[in-house]
This record gives sequence, C-alpha cells and structure tokens, in this order.
Amino acid sequence: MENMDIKKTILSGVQPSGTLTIGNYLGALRNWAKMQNDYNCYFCVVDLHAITVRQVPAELRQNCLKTLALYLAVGIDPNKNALFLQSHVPAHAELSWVLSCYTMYGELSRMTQFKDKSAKHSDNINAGLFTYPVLMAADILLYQPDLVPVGSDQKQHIELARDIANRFNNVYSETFKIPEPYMPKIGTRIMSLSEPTSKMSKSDSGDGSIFLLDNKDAVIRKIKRAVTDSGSEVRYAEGKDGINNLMSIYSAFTGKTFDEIENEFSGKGYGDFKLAVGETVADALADIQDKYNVFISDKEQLNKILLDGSQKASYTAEKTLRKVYRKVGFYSIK
Ligand code: ATP
Ligand code: LTN
Repeated sequence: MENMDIKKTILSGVQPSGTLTIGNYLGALRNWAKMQNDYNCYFCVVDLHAITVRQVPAELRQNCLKTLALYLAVGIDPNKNALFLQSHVPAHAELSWVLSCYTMYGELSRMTQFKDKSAKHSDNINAGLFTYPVLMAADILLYQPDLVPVGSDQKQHIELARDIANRFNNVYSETFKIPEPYMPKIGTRIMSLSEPTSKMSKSDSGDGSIFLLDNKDAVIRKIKRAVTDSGSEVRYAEGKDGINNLMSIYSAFTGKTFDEIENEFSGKGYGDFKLAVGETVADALADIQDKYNVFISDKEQLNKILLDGSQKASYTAEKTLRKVYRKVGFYSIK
C-alpha cells in the first residue's frame, strides 16, 4: 500500500527552452519514470529559468505545454507525482531572493554553465543568468528532497545547492535537508552529434541534437551524418568521442553493454552501426510520439494536471518558505 510519509522525496526540472532531446530523456526523464513508484516526486517545468535566455512569448507558452505532454508521454503519471510549472508556485522566486543573500559572488562566478551560456549569448549576459543556480537551489530546497535526478552537467549546481543549504542550516538551525544528485550510469551526458566534445542541448538548432519529436527520417539522417573519426572499427576508446557517444546512445536504448555492442558490430563498419543506432532510436521515439500526440491534443486535461500539481507543490513549498521567513526574522502577523 502506498504511504507518502515513509517514501523518500525527489525533485527535478527541465527548462521549456525548446523541444526535449534524447539527452534530456536519457539523462533525466527516463530516470524519473523509473523512480516514480518508489519516491514522492515533484517534477517541474522551470519556465522562470528559461527567460535567462530570450524566448518568444508564444513559443515559451507552447513549450511549457509540450514539455508537460512529453513528461506524460514517457510514462510519468500525474496521479502519482506533482507535475507543475515553476511560475505557478511563487515560493520559488521568494526563496530564491532569500538564498541569494547566502550565496557568494565567487561561488556563482565558478559555475561552468554560466561561463558556457555567457559565451553563447555574449550580447545578453544578464543578472538572471548569473544568479540562475540560486533559483535552482530554491527549486530543490523547497521540497526537502533526498535525491535530485539529473544529467551530470547539473552536478555542480546541486553541489552549490548543498553548500547554500548547509550554510543556512549552520547560521540558523536545521532547516533544509541536504540533497544528493542522482545520475544514470549510461546516458548521463549525451554529446552533440555534430560536435561530440560539447553536450547535446535542446536550445541548439541544427543536426547536433535529436529531439524527442523528430520523425524517423530526421533521426536516421542526423545519425548518419554524426561526426566520427576516420577509423571504421566500432570500439569504445579514449579520444573517439563521436563513436563513443553513438555507443552510449545505443547502449542506453538497448540495454546492451559496450562489449556486446563491439561483438555485434565486429567486422562491420560505421555505416552499419549508424543505421542500427538510427533505427533503434527512431523506434523508441515513435512510441513516445504516439502517446505525446494524444496528450498534447487535450489542453483541458493538461490544465487540470497543472492546477492539481501546483496545489500539491505549493503546499510543501509554502511550508518550507514560512519556516525560512521565521528563521531569518521576518515579522508575521499570524
Ligand atoms: P538548454 O539547451 O536550454 O540549456 P538543455 O537541453 O541543456 O537545455 P535542461 O533543461 O537544462 O536541458 O536540462 C534538463 C535535464 O536534462 C537536466 O537534468 C540535465 O542534466 C539533463 N540533460 C540535458 N542535456 C543532457 C545531455 N546532453 N545528456 C544527458 N542529460 C542531459
Ligand atoms: N538547471 C537545470 C534545470 C533545473 C533543475 C532544477 C534541475 C532548474 N531547476 C531543479 C533539477 C532540479 C538545467 O539547466 N538543466
């Protein structure tokens, strides 16, 4: 029988900054779906984070619903989990302000995502991009989670959230639970197909990313064109970033080990291997897309899920926020 009280809690989120990629799926969403029966889960669409980079308002609105429909399509059950938009729970922005007063300028300057994104968007290095990890710490700490399931690119942000929580707990008294990152072994960092030394990202256009809504032809074409070295042997080896990445993708979708993959393609070239990877990924995506098409066409149901989710999330978030306000010394009339 389900008992919410004895279950551990998890919290995670994805930015509605485009269509989700197989990186988001393998690094985050697939783990969420696997964990939902054993944990008390909060899954957020982090729209406040998305505006650190300029968004077209109508697209941002649509991307929020698309992201939610993809959560549902990969099997995340709205009856078991709180699914909500970050902007629907004001406590995220409120706690973020408080935590920013317990976060050091030097800590934020060291964040690699800030450095990468400032290089990519050099015409718009806004304060939100810089303080983004504080908002992420608020997202997490409000729900007192035990684990935060993410891809490995987010490890540094979770470590900062832990440092902020420890600092706050030490200044006042035990207020926040200290969360652990939870990362998959295979698929924790899927690389771009066109530039296999950089992470695959949903906000990259072009052929480097495979989006969960790509059709079969697009998937096969992108994988066929994926950058690989000049060799021909399908073997995982230091420095062969392109082939290593395709092997990770194939392994993550089929469950086969690298040894098994090397045996399967021994004596065959990159062409055969790429075709097999393309077919495998396209088949997995077709299943997700069939479900996505049903969910995205029922806006009423999506709205209801978001309303229920934000109520569940607000209940927990408000509790933590009140505690924080009390500890820092804000006067309350209640
Ligand atoms: P953006 O392009 O807007 O920066 P993104 O594709 O990097 O977006 P996020 O919304 O920032 O994705 O991340 C959502 C989740 O997906 C996080 O848990 C992150 O660690 C994971 N993730 C993102 N990209 C990858 C990747 N290439 N491989 C594995 N996991 C990933
Ligand atoms: N920072 C993450 C997205 C994110 C997140 C979170 C992940 C925002 N808030 C809370 C886990 C928990 C990113 O850029 N991938």
